[in-house]
Amino acid sequence: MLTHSTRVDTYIGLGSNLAHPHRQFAAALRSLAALPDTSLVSVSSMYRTRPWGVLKRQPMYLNAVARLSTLLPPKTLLTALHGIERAQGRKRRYRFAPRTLDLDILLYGEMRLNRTYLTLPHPRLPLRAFALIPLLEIAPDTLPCRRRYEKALQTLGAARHEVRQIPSPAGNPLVQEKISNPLRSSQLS
Ligand code: A4P
Ligand code: MG
Repeated sequence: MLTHSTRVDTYIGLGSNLAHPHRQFAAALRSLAALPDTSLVSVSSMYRTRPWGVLKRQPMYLNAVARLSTLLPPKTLLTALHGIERAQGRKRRYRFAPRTLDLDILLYGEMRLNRTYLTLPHPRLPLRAFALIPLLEIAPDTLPCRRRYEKALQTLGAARHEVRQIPSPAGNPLVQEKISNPLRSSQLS
C-alpha cells in the first residue's frame, strides 16, 4: 500500500441516525483504530444533533469527530473509510438520506484539494455546527485553521444550539472502553 513518509493529522467526522448510532460509532472507532499505518489519537464527545439540510423528516443524528495520525494518502484513506461505511450497512439512496454511518474527512493536515472524489477541507465544514463543535473540542490550539473555524461557528448563531453534547461524567467512557476493550462493547450500547 502506498504511504507517505511523514504522519499527517487528519480529522474524521462521524455521523449516524439509523440502527443504534452509539453501536455504529463504537464499531466505526474500532475500525478506525485498526487502519494500517494509522493511529487513533482522540475522539470528541458524542453530540445529539438535529438533521441539517434535509427535506423529509428523519431521526436525530449522533455526531462526533475523531483525530487520526496517519501515513495513508488522502485518497487511500477515503477508500478505507468507504469500506468501513459499507461494512456497517451504509446505503446511498439519495443525498443526505438517513444513514447507519457517514465518515467524512474534515481536514487532512493543511492539504487543500478539489477533486470530484475528494474536497479538502470538507466543503461544508464551515456551515455545520454538528461538525465544528466536536472538531474544536479536540483540535489543539495550534491547529492552523482554528481561528477561522471558531469564527465560522460564531456566525452560525442558533444552529449551534441544535447540537447537544451528551453528558458523560467520566469523560467519554463509551469511546474509551470500546476502543481499549472491544469485547465489552455489547454491554455499553
Ligand atoms: N467527498 C468529497 N469530499 C469529501 C470529504 N472531504 N470527505 C465525496 C468525504 N467524502 C468526500 O458523500 C458523497 C461523496 O462525497 C463521496 O462519494 C466522496 O467521494 P457520501 O458520504 O457518499 O454521501 P452523503 O454523506 O449523503 O453526501 P455528502 O454530500 O457527503 O453529505 P454530507 O456533507 O456528509 O452531509 N445533519 C446532521 N445533524 N448530522 C449529520 O451528520 N449529515 C448529512 C450529510 C446531512 N445532514 C446531517 C448530517
Ligand atoms: Mg458524507
